[in-house]
Amino acid sequence: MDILTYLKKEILYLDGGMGTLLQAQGLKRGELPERWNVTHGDVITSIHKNYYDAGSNVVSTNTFGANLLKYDLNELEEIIKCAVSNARRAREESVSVAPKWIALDVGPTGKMLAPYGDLSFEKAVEIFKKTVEIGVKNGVDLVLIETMNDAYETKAALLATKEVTDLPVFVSNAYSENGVLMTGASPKGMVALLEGMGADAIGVNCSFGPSMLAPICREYLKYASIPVLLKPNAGLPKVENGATVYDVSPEQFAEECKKLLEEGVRVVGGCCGTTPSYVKALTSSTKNIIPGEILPKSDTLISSYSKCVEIGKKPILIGERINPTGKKLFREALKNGDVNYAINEGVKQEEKGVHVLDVNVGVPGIDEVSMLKDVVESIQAVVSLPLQIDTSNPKAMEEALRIYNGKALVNSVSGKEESMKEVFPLVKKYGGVVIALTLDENGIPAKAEERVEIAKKIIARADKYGIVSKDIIVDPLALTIGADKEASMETLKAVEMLSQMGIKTSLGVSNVSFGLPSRDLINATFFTLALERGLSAGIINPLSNEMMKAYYTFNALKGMDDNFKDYIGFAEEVSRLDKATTQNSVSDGTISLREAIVKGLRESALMEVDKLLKDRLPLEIINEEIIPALDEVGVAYEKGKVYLPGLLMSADVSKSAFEKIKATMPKGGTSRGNFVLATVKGDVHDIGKNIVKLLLENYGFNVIDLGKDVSPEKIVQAVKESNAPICGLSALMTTTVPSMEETIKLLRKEASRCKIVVGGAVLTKEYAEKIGADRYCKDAMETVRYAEEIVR
Ligand code: THG
Repeated sequence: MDILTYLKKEILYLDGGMGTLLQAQGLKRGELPERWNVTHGDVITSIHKNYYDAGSNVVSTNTFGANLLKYDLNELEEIIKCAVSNARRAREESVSVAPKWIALDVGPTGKMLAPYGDLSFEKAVEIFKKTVEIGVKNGVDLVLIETMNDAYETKAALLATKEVTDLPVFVSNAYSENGVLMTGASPKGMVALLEGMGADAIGVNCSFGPSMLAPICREYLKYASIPVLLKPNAGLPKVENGATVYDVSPEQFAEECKKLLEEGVRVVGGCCGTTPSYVKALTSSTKNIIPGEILPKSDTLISSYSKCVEIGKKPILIGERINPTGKKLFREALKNGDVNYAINEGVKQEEKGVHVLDVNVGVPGIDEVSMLKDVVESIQAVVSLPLQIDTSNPKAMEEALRIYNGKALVNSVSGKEESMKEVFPLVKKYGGVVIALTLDENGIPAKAEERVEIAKKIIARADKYGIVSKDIIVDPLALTIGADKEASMETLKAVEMLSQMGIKTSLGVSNVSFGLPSRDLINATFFTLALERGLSAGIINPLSNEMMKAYYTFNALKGMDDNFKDYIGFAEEVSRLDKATTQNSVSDGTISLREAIVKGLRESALMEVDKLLKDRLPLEIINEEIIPALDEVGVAYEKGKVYLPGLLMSADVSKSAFEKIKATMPKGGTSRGNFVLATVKGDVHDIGKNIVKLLLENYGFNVIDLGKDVSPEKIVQAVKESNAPICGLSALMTTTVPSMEETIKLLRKEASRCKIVVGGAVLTKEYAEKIGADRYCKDAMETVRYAEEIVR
């Protein structure tokens, strides 16, 4: 039977862990588990068979790390071919009568994507494509993308899969303890992104045990209109007598999963530490659950890498300023290929509190396709807001939507046949909420009723492309009253009619006032009138106090501002600015080095360094500007206000600033101390270690990076030679923790003065203590703090 048809009525059982079982069968640390498909086919087959026999409907091939970064093409082909054939043999040999399918398992690449890491988005897409292509060729039934902890990489994997095959694809993310992905996306944001791109089931795996995953899982259930997947670990890992054990028993695991199945989860299995007995317990304790229907949800969601914005509840603000209309300087910048103007406008508008940034770079005579892509890439590296891709060029729209890190607002489609034909397939493929302009081949109708008719036509047509009506915002077009005094009232009437029909609306508010003096006075009142008629989103200039006043006072008066929090924040800002003006101390528009680093603005930071170097000492700049800036970001990160990408961006900018300053100094005078860093023997993962390195360097430490898979002897030697007061050890896998312990023992013996800090996904504070480390640090920031403590 077709798996998606089956899923409509039934609960689908996945398998459990693979890693622990392979270790039990003799997989050595450091050995690549995917190779066992070829060398130990019988072992893999029997694990799959045990899962099928325990009641799994789907087993996942042993291909988690099977990609071109780890294997060459020949070996990759052989590994995946054997992996699928092992699963197929297990299916044939299993005694279970349940329907059985084989999923191609696709895990993360282990690298950070650009701009935070060095793997480009398109390169990641290519890598995933190859794996999926080979899997599909060998006859898998579906693709399971799992354990992804970054939204951008998840998008790359899903896009790659969709471009290779029409087979069903399930996507599962791994969350950190703070309930978001490593790079900041919330469950709600991931639902928006993945459902928008057409995943067939979405959910969460790994991370922790089922009870700790429950709140995340419930967010999925709340927002997803497609089946939700749950694949937890058997609790948290502990090491007892050198072996990794998990703290949730099969019965407890089944009980905790059962609750979530009763609440609507439809695809269930286990991750690290789970075995066939967990699946057995799960299938037997839940076989009597009769799954309910999966209901469509009506939330209109857009997202960035770390923010999810809901449209249609409280009105939202879309910043209009990244748009060359009437802006000579921006046009010049675009002609020169300079993206900094746009970045600065983005940052300014974000500070003013808009929820979304419109991005339009349409200037005659430039290559809009490459420019829009560049600008979107640069802005999303610095600004955390969702973007509205604003272009009438379909090619430019496609390129921008492709590399956009989230579910975008798309501006726009119209009722013209050609526009719908070009735009809808893009929205369908990349996901997005699309703004529908109420105009067609005959132009913009004068009457509100006629505009509503066009809106209905667009919504009906979108449906034919598989785009649901909640993902369409109708823009009934604000026109210039200077040209037609009736213009504003017809538009407002259309907003009212659409709102009453439950259709979400937007307006380019500033259009209304072209040609009149003091435009924001008119704009603000027009905006208020539209808001009162139910406007969902205003494309506005947030640098205008009049506009922001209209917005905040409206929300306050309509009871949409709890405790008047937003209004009071705005009022305070206004009085602060008033004071600044009367004291005649308005800034010259430039920002301080500290601010530039906090915001991740390289260009501005380097300009400020030049200025500062004229009358301040290099060390002074480092200590009084750069370090405090990094501390500010560091604190924000620790409080969960900034996510890893923001932290890395600031670190990177400060590194550029640091280097520029260093070039003016005598050699060797700036380091705060040596720090030896390594991933321990048997472990080939260096993503976490590399982040730690980057951050330490930017805090002025001299990092001696020994790389990955480093022997205890080599680490000790480096510590002795450099006389480093501190050494950091990373181990991502449970299998390599013993080698960490071994390294610590040797360090204690040979270099007893060196402090040892450890980190890695499977480590805990308790465990770090147990193996004799001086300190466990949960992330890079904490490691920097510890290093500062040591060298103080
Ligand atoms: N609907 C939708 N999208 C839109 C519009 C709309 N996008 C474009 C536009 N209309 C909304 N954006 C703007 C941006 C700038 C101005 C007006 C609307 C504007 N600019 C000043 C000028 O041209 O003189 C310059 C401002 C400055 O220098 O800061 O007025 O209706 N979906």
